[in-house]
Amino acid sequence: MKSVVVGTAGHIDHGKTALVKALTGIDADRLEEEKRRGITIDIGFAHFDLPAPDGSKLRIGFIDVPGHERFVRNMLAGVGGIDLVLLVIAADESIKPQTREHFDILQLIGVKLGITVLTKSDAVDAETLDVVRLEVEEFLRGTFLQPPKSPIVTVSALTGAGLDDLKKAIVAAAVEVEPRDSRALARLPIDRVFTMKGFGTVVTGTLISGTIRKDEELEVFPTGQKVRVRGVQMHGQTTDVAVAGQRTALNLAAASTEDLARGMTLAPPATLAATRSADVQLRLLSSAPRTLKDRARAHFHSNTMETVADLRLYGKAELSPGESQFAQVTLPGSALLLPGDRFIIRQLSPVVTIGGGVVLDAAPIRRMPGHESFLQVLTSGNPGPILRTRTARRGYEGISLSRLVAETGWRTSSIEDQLAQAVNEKQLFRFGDRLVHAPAIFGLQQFILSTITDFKKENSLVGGIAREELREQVKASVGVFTAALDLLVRDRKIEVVGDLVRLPGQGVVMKNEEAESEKKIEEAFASAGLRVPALHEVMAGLKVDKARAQKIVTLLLRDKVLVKVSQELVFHRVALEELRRQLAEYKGKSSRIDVAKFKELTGVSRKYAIPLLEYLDREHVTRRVGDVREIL
Ligand SMILES: Nc1nc2c(ncn2[C@@H]2O[C@H](COP(=O)(O)OP(=O)(O)OP(=O)(O)O)[C@@H](O)[C@H]2O)c(=O)[nH]1
Ligand SMILES: [Mg+2]
Repeated sequence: MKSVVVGTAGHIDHGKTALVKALTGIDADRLEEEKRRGITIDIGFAHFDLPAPDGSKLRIGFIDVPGHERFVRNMLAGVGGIDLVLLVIAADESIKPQTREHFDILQLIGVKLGITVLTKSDAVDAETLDVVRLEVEEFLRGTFLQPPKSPIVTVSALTGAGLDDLKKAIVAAAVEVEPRDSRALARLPIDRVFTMKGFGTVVTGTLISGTIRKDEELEVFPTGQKVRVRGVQMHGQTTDVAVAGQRTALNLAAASTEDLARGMTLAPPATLAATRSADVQLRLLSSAPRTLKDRARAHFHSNTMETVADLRLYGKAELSPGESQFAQVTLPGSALLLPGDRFIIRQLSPVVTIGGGVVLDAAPIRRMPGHESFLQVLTSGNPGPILRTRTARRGYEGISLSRLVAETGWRTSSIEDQLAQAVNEKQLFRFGDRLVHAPAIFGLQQFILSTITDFKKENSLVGGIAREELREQVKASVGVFTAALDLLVRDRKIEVVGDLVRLPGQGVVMKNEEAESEKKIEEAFASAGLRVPALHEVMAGLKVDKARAQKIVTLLLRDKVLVKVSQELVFHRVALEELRRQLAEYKGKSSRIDVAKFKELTGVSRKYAIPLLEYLDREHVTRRVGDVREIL
């Protein structure tokens, strides 16, 4: 069964409530004060079923709104969820101020379907009716209610004349209503909160997207409270699930009426985020009494919520009546807004509707070059480009899927479907839960290359920058950084050796075997002290060939890890340092030393002692005086 929500609209006393009662038998004026004063104060509800042309049933839910100018804010709380409108104009009064204001609001919030109803036909003669009809046709020209696309139906709630035609027109329009997105995350803007005997706390609203099931947990926005759905009702009947587009009543556990209010929204827990600012497209009505200045304040209404907001115009000092502009709204407290949400702004004083528009981005980040074109893409409503541009604006930091869900209100699965192609075509990179726009990765690669180059300039003797240090300098997450490095390695723009990253050919390239051999040589000499092995013997015991072994030794000598004392003898740096220390200590006893004493001190044979003493002479540690050395 298709459910459609029909809203009334129009000036006070033009017969909206009487019309709803004539159609459904239900009096939508539920408040005692309404009955007493004979006017509608707050939104009221009614429903009936009509047979659709295909034989199925159409469930028509009505939201009846007040026409009084003082209650436009209540009208705004109801109008957000409607699929089609009955614009009610009394034949004996024709177009009046709230006919215009309600109609402006309907256009600003993007209502696409409706029927114009001339009521109280019994109260006027045929000529008057013709005149009013002409006036109304003129009024509707160029709008979504222009006939014949949208009919004007003449009725009398008193006599019942024209009601059957109206029902037919409602069916025809209801068939045109596009189903709301039940695949998007559920959102129920609350329009009423009350206690029901035997049930406890009940909230009602029009489910604008998704589905809500019995026993589900929901989050209250913006308070963050978690509540459980104890029961779901539609038009007084219990069901298991409410689907987008239906008037919905929820019986909530873990919530009292004080915790909840009109303007709050119910949505799945921990998926969306309330916001205090949003980038919007704002339009000032041509009928607005004056220009709207940058940084003006105004009443802000969206869904069932209302507050006072600051308006920042992007790149303009003021907006003239009839003009549109990108702008940012800032709210005094947070609220749940999502892209696509419509809003209305009303002047602070006197309070009249002056404009409205659509939320483009409820998670704005600092303004950057290209901000306008970013917003332009958002106005398209096209999911693929929207997801790409939302990813692109995050640079190489990228964006997580869960953030994309929060920013769009779309389910993870439908976002993944949309992104699959872009990932396939390498417009986006995906690292686990994170998406990065491909051009941002290329930007990161350039940053990495320049960082490596700068590092090399400052550290010419080091074989490369440590991987983690490089990552910290470019401030990239592990996945994104690894991907950028891999691409650079693949393109031979960089080399990664062990822990070091460098430009190709910079630093010393050591393969595994060579590194191992280098270690072996160093260890052989370090452990030998002064009684060193023959170099050719150490080299013979390596895995690498003689030429490569020779190269490694040359490098060790160059880096002064090993020191060549004679043609045959090589010592480790540490052993020679120890020798110098011993001599310095010996000097405390005697400033002279001969070969025999030197052999005794160091424990080496003559074969080593002579070349070592000659080396020490060369190093100006000792000086030969006849057969002895003077320690310097
Ligand atoms: N003669 C005649 N009177 C009507 C008709 N429809 C409504 N009325 C009368 O007009 C008055 C206002 O009707 P309502 O239905 O309360 O008007 P409304 O548009 O709901 O008014 P608000 O909700 O306060 O904006 C009532 O006294 C109705 O009896 C009609 O078709 N013919
Ligand atoms: Mg009424």
